[in-house]
Amino acid sequence: MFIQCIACREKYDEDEIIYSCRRCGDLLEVKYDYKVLKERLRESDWMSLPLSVWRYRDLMPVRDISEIVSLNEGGTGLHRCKRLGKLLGVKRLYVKNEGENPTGSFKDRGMTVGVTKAVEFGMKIVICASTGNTAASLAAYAAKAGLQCIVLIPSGKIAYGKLAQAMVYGAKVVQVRGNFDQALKIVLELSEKHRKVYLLNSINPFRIEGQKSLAYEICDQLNGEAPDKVIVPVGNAGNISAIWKGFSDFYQLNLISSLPQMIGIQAEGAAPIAQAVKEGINSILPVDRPETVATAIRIGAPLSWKKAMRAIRESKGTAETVTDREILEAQRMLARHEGLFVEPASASSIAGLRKLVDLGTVNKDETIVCVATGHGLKDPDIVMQTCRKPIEIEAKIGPISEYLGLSKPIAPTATL
Ligand code: AN7
Repeated sequence: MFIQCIACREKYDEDEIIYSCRRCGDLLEVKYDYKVLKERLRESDWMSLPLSVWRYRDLMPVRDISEIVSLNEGGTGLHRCKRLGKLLGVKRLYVKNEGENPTGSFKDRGMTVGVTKAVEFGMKIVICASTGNTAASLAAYAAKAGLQCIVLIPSGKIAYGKLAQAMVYGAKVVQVRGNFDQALKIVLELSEKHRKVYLLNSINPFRIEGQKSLAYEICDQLNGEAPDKVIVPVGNAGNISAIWKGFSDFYQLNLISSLPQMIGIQAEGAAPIAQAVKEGINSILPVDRPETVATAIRIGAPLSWKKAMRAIRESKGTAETVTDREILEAQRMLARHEGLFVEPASASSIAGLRKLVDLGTVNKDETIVCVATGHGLKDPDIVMQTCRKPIEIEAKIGPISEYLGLSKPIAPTATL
């Protein structure tokens, strides 16, 4: 195992604490010898372990499995969504519900590995910039490991559930007068300057290693097959890159026989990657003032855009934008028809699917997996703003029955 620059291919030792290439400044990734991995898997009992990030420990970059920092992450449901699928015109629709993770988002997959590395490296402080979920997750894992945690959040709206999590887990939270991209720049500088401060944004190549388990799980949940298309909300673009890496690993290891197309979805007001893909250009134009109701993906200059564009290109996938209105409609549809309550950013994958079916990019016979990245309770405010408040009625059965339409016998076809 070693670390390599995605652009100039410069190699670094796995024990180096490094976040970007010293030669050219580009992104880094962890590389393995697949022959070694195959051998490891052959001798391993991994298939008898429960579905979780650590079922795939043979494919994770940690030294000592007995020293991992874990809150039991991964093993999330891959829900067959028949009712929603029918409404959208897709026969086999699945939602990978990452809200089932310990702190309610997919970030936990990355943090269990990232914080394990922090401990391995003897770091005392972990840091990140975050639109909320990264902060909540890092704060929890830091608490579990007994490390100090610092998080920088952007000014303006941040989902309260996430902020509450970061605070109760004991992180030092700073709200920066600026957007996410500015906050990220500061934590990058702080981690370069202070060598005991370990950076755990998705530029950290080890974090992505944990997140690739999302793809492994999908393959195992589909009994050793990859879906046709995987639709992923994109903010900083770490997750779509990680998921593609996971599918690529499984393909190289002969654990699946085909690869899915990766489709990235961005909110219209924060969509530099989708714009570039749609225009067929090879670089992004950052958005200065990103704006969307999906605050988790309100990011104008995605750090991992190159990895994401590579994933989309290699998988012959695509990217699309959705409006705030489409996002909120999708959130409600998923809740009402499938019993899955996800946060707005997560619902963008469903909104994207709806749009792609209309455009003919997705056809009805394909197996589709939408990744729902975070739990709906992270941001209940947004739902309360759009739903009618409950009315108050005196504590008597008569008026309550009257209001509910239950005062007359219910006809067989009546529905509430
Ligand atoms: C629910 O917490 O960037 O494309 O700082 O919370 O890997 O950035 C959150 C991102 C999608 C986008 N869905 O993932 C943060 C942060 C949810 C998220 C994304 C985020 P990336």
